[in-house]
Formats: sequence, C-alpha cells, structure tokens
Amino acid sequence: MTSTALPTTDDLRARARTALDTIGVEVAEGGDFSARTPLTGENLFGLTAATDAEDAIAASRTAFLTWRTTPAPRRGELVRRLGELLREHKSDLADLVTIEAGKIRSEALGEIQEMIDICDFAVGLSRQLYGRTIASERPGHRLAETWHPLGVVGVISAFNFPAAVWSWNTAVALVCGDTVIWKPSEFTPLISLACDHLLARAADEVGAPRDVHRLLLGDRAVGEKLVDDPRVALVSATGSTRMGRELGPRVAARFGRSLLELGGNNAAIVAPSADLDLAVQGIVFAAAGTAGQRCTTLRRLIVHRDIADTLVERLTAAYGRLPIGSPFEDTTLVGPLISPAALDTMNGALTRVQAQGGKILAGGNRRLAEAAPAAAYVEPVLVRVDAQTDVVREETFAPILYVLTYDTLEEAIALHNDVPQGLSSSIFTRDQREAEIFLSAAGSDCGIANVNIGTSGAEIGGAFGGEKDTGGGRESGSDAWKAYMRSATNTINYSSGLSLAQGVSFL
Ligand code: UN1
Repeated sequence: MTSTALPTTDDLRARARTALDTIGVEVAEGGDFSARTPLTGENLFGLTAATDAEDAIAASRTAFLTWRTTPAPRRGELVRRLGELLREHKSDLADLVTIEAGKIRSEALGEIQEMIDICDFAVGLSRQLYGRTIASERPGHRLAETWHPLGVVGVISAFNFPAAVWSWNTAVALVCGDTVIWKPSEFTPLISLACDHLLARAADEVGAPRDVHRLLLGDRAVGEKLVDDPRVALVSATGSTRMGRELGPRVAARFGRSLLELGGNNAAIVAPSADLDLAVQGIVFAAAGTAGQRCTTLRRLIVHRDIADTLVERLTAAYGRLPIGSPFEDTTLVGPLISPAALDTMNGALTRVQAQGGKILAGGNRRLAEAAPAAAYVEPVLVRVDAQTDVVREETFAPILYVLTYDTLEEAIALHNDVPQGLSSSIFTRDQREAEIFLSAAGSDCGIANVNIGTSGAEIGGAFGGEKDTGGGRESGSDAWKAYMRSATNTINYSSGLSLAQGVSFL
C-alpha cells in the first residue's frame, strides 16, 4: 500500500482561510472553540462559538410565524438561491469538507453535489406538497387532507457528512415552511459556518427572514437544549445508536417528534453467480471509501462458500493497492480517520475480533505516524470470521470489513438480518430469483436494499434511513418531507343539513 505526502497544518490553515474568504465567511477567531483538521490532527483556528440556544429558539419561532404563511413556491425560491450559491462555491466548500472531515477530493465534491441535488429536489417539492381529497360517506360533504408547516426543526448532524445531511434536512424543512436550528458536529465548524453564511445570503437576496436558519456551534449541552425545548417541534438527529437511544425518549417525553438516522452494520451477500469484477469494485468502494466512516459503509460481507477463496484473494490484492494519505492528492483513495480516538476504537475492535477467532487477511497497520503523529491514517482491514460474534454485530466506525461464508441463500439472509442495525444492504447476484427474494418482505430488513451495487452512495431521490437500531427515520427524497409537516383532516359540509357519520342520530 502506498502513502501520499501530507500538507502541513499551515498549508491547510491558509487553504481554509482562502476558501472561507472566497465564500465570504468572516470567522471570529480567538475563541476557545477549535477548528481542527484530521489531516494533521492539529488545530486550525480558535473560534468564538454562538451557543445561545434560548436566543436561537426564540428567534426561530418568531421567524416561523412569518415563514409558515409564505407560499411554498416562494419558500422554494430561497432554496433555489441556496442551490445556486452551492454551485458557485462548490470547490471551496469541498476544500472545507476535506480539511475538516478528511474526505478525498472526489468524495468531498460529491458531498457538495449531493447538497445541490437536494436543493433541486426541494425546489420541485415546493410545488408538490400534495394532500388528497377523500370520498366522504355523507352527502354534500368533502373530506380533505392538508399539510401544514410543523415549526422549528432542530438538526443535529455528524462529522462524516458534515454538510450534505444538514442540506437534506434544511432544504426540505424550509420548503415545508419550517425554520431550522443547526447543531453540527464539533469536528466540522468551518463548513457549518460556510453553509450558514450562504443560506443567510440567499435569505437576504430573496427577502426571507434571516432567522429561518440559525447555527449553534457548541458541545452536547447545546444539542440537549434543542432536545428538551418544547418549542422545537422536530429533532432530526444523525449519529450513534447510543446517542439516539438517549435522545429519542427525551424528545418523546415532551411529545416532540424525532427523526433518527443512527448506526448501520451494513452487509452485502455475494452469490455464486455474481459478476466478481463488478462486486470487487463495489465492495472496495463501500468498505474502504470515506475511510469506512459512512453510516452506509459496508461492514460485513457474506460470501457463498464456493467463491469465498477467489473473492477474498481478489479483495486482499485490491486492499494491498489502496493509496492512503493526503485526501488532496488525486491518487489517494483513503484519507485519515477523524481522530486518534477513532483509531483506538478500531484497534480495540480488531483485538476483540481476533480473540473471538477472527483472522486479519489484509491491512490494519497505522500509516504516516511519523509525518503526522496527531493524525490517524490506517490501512483498511479485511477480517475473516466464522461467526457473527458480538464485535461483528456492533458498528465500529472505521474501515473494517468482516468476511463470513454461507451455503444457502436462506442462511445468508438470516445472517444478514441478525444484527441490531438495519440501514443499508446489498446482494451481488445475476440470479433474478435470488435478487427478488433479497428485496422481498422475507429478505433484507433494512431501509435500503440494493442489487449489484454496494451499500453506500445513495442518491437523494429516494428516502434515506433504516430500521431497528438505525432509528426508523427517513430523510431526503421520496415522501420523507411528510416528517417535516403536520397533516390535518378537514370535513367540509356544503349541504344544507347536518348529517352525522356512522349513521348516528342526535336531536
Ligand atoms: C451518512 O453516512 O450519514 O448513501 C450519509 C450515502 C450517502 C449518505 C451517507 N449518500 O452513502
């Protein structure tokens, strides 16, 4: 495995500053909230964080009272302008994603493209917030379902998609007539400031209230304010299952709504008929891409016994060729983990899985430790396991791919579903019957189920989210917008008499 040279922290600081200047963000430096980069593991700037949740919630609620009665297609104009600004600043925004989240250039650009795509989707949606008319059982009556804005939406997002997941929520919530308060990951304040700035600029330009969006940089306590405040109608949170397990019941206790996108433990089944060239490419991207730090990362491979040795050999060779290093280098495919703590967690999982009988087939060594002692570059790992032990059933947010074998499709599906999480899944097969069984009610139990493509890299047009410990939420496309609105059922009597439903007579 080759390693590519790293930029210095000074280089990265200068590059971040150029990107911020070009986008037009004025960063208030000198505070004690650090912007850091996983490329070197060092601090870039000390920022002054806006942490006054009370002020943000009050302002957001006031803006909502205006925004909710602004016609939805007019609300769409705000999101259209945001999309234009994202297009204009795509390259600089991608730089900030690389600097703060460590994504390779192509994936960072892809993240900004995902934001542009959801803006386009949301603009169209702003003219399609359809309710329905329902046949009434009574003469001279009409039943209707209408959709209304919900209120203030709190968005809590993670470092790994520091901007796209915000945009899925925000673009849709804004056209739905909601206002948004964003608490991003503490790892990614600069890209958050840039997104907030562009949205504020779009709001000024189209004449929308400034407070339709508020950014709150801060720690867990800031997020907790959003979780507990009854003025926040919906809390949309992306993160670990542990976080969701705490957050969900707290929001529910005040009868607030939550939309949870939590951990995944995504698997692919590779059947004997699979096109192995295609499968190898799909598997390596899904397992090692983004250094294994996507919710949708492929973490388990369930391979038919007859092809296991061949596939493992090919994967081992592909893992051996992965270029690891600076995500700004065109040739790099694997950038750093977000932090040394993430590397410790990864090593802990590898120690445990070996104690449970797992055998490391490729990777696992730390890289660039001398060049960047505070960073965490590591070779993606392939581990052969005989059974789904407890560590295999957990989500370790790192590039570890566990390889299991199966004999019958029934057994493969049972193994596939026998984990607590239920986000993304796939099958590589050329047998249509197998593919359809996998997609059927008796197949994958995940929110995302794919054929002949890996588990990661979903388009925005579909709903995104998963079942079981993944939290059940759906974001992004399809009819995920309904989570950001409230429905009302209307009964309209246009007759001259009062008739009661269910044949009841009274008076
Ligand atoms: C996430 O990891 O939280 O499907 C989101 C994907 C991306 C989104 C991932 N479009 O991999």
